[in-house]
Amino acid sequence: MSTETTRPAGGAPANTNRIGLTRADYDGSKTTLCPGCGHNAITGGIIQAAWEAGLEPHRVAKLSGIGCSSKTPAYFLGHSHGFNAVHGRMPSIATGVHAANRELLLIGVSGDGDTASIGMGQFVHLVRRNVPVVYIVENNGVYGLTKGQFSATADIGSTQKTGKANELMPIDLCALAIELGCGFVARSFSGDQKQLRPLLKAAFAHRGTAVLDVISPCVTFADHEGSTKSYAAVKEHDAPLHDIEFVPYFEDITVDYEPGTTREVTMPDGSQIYLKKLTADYDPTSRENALRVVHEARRENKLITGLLFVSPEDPPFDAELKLMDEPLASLSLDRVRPPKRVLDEIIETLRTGKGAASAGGGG
Ligand SMILES: Cc1ncc(C[n+]2csc(CCOP(=O)(O)OP(=O)(O)O)c2C)c(N)n1
Ligand code: SF4
Repeated sequence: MSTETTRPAGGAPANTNRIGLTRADYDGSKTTLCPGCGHNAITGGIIQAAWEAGLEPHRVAKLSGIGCSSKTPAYFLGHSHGFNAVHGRMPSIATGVHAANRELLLIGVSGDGDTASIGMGQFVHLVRRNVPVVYIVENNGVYGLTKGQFSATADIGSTQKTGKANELMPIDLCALAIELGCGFVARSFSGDQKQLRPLLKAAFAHRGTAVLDVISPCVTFADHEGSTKSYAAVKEHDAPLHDIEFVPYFEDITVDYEPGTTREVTMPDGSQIYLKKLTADYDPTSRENALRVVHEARRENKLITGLLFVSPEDPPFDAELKLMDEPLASLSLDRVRPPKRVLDEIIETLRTGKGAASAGGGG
């Protein structure tokens, strides 16, 4: 791709983004994870993508459950809000945060254990309700924090360090999310920042649940021969669907691709995703096609990565709930709580079966 920017010279210094922040302004505290853990690379990708996207740190809330992966929100966006929930319960917290304050961009980080086992019910209903959360699963096929037991995403035949093989069917979180009606589903690899970063930025621009399943090798418990989520196995089986570029709405950039070589997707804020064909053309707007490709990949022992499915216009949770524009969190108590008069009328209606309760609000 060649890009031409028509932005006038001058303005913000080269090492700052559109809101005048440096990349370091998006850092968090120092990681305590094992050196080489895939989760650290994803943290780096989130920091870089958030900086490039010019996210306002005070308008971001980071949410997670329990696990090595769920510790990572401490390591990025140190000036943002954050809540470390209990195991598998991040989706409930995210739903509450969103209902209380729709002005926050929610970044949820979970593990394959946190999501695909204890948190499965929560995950399913978050996706089904289309709660706007960038939901990142740092998927290593094991419970890293509790010493490497198989998770529900471990492939059949994949082995633990001890040699024990997994005999259970894996749960494919992307296939599940697509089936549940999720409007943004992507799969990537922690070692492929070139692919991961534009996917993250596109997910930030999505107005509904965006599921990113990122294969993230656990160097301590799942990086041996026999693990299908080791660095070597992922590199060998990775089959990217396309090269992906993301051009945010605020970049005045002309993209110059050969005609017919890309598929473009416009996000609700006007940003553009460009998907450049690799081998075969891929239509990311067809749910059926996406499911077929994921199933075929499993049969052929390939790890398909890229933007699997996107449907930017699906109504998000707040539209469906008809929430008012003003965040509930900033409403005064008298506007949130019905006055005594209204409660009395409701009770009277219930008691006598007569009379209509008046609309709430006011004193
Ligand atoms: C209710 C409850 N059950 C079990 C645990 C123990 N536990 C902590 S983290 C974890 C799994 C973590 O695996 P995953 O989400 O894949 O994250 P990783 O550590 O691999 O990044 C488990 C079972 C817990 N903390 N709380
Ligand atoms: S145990 Fe595994 S998942 Fe946890 S920090 Fe170490 S390498 Fe990462």
